[in-house]
Amino acid sequence: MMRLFVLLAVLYSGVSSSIVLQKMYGRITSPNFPNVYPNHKERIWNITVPKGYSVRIYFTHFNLELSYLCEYDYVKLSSGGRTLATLCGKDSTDTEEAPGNKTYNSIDNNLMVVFRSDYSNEKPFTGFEAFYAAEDINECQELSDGEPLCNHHCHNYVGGYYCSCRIGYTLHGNKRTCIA
Ligand SMILES: [Ca+2]
Ligand SMILES: [Ca+2]
Repeated sequence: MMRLFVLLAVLYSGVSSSIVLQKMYGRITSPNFPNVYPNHKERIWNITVPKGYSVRIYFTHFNLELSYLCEYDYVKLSSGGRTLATLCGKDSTDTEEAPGNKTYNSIDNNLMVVFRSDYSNEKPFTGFEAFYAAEDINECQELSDGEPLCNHHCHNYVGGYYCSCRIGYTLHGNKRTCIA
C-alpha cells in the first residue's frame, strides 16, 4: 500500500500543471530564482490577457544550460498554436537562440511559456527572469483575408478599434463596410 502511495506521489509530481496568469502585467522566473534551478523540472505558465491585446515579454536575466538546438534545458514561448522561440544558453549561437534584449509578442491574446530542465547540469545555472505586459493590438494595421478591417477609415484605441465612413456613406451592419 505504501509502495503504491509513493508511486502515485512520484507520478503526480512528474505531471506539471500550468500556472494561469490573467493580469495585465507580471513577472515570471525559473524555479528558485535567483538561485540555481533544479534538475528535472517543468513549469508551464499560461498568460492570458483580454481580447484586443497581445502579450509582450522580455527577459532581464537569462542563463540556461546550452545544448544543441536547446534539447536539454529550455524556455519555449508559444502562441496561436505556433512556437515563437525555443531559448537556451546565455548568448545566441548559430543554432541556438538566447533572448538578449529582444522582446517577443504573442500572436493572439494568449502566451504559453514552458521552462524545462533535464536530469543534469555541467555547472550551476541561474535560470531566467522575465516581465510581460498586455499591449494593445493596432487592428488598423492588420488585414483580414488580405483586406483592411475597415474599408474607409479605421480608428485604433486601447483594447479595440472602430470603423467610420466618408460623408454620404453609412456603416454596414458588419461594422466594417461602408455603403452608399
Ligand atoms: Ca540541464
Ligand atoms: Ca486596438
